[in-house]
Amino acid sequence: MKVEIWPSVMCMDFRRLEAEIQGLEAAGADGFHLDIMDGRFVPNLTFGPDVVRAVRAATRLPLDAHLMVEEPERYIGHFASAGADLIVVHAEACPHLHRTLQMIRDAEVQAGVALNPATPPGALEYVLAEVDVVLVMAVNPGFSGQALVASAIPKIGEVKRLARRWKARLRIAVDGHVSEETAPQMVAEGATVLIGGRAGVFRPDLPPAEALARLRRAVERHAVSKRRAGRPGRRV
Ligand code: S6P
Ligand code: MG
Repeated sequence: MKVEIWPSVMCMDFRRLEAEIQGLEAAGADGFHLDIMDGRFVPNLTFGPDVVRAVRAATRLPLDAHLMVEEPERYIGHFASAGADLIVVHAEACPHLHRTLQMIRDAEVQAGVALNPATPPGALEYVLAEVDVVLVMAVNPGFSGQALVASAIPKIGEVKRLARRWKARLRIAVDGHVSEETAPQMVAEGATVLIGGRAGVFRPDLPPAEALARLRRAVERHAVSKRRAGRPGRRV
């Protein structure tokens, strides 16, 4: 399955949001990730449905609303009507996770569930049939530019094996510190959607379009070497 890269809108220059979005779309972005924070579930505040609506007007690529909020079920309709194609809620914020995921699908939007670094994949065991995307957090949510939580990488593989056991057809996305170094490991474990932030796309040393291309090459290089390793040696 093709590995997709979805740049994170919160890392963009808001003075030139439309140009940033269109530049990254031209550079090959597969979608955009919008971090919604309420200052309660996470110690930071970002933006709401109006910014999703503005991004919706600037691109036809899929939009992912990552709700890092308390009581996310209250906002599903707002983000669905603002144009989100995927709404991701945190398992830790949903006492009625099964019902909340059904509410997202009832809004005719793909349903995603995010796991904080401390949350085991087992928390998903009885909702896998309601999920289109599992978002594995590789940083503690709330800010961009954070250090990797290394245990998140093998956790991707655990989610993949759990989904396989339940014959669940879902995609695994990883969010946080996705870089040229970490992305190949994350993909090797089963991630097929990478959220591009300060570690991988909005880097201090490269324009975002170039950084996106380098991130893609890092993943593709790894895929080629894996294919070569799996191919029986040429008989000499
Ligand atoms: C973090 C948020 C993420 C960030 C992402 C940025 O709470 O959910 O989507 O935007 O972490 O990536 P990086 O490379 O800055 O960690
Ligand atoms: Mg996010």
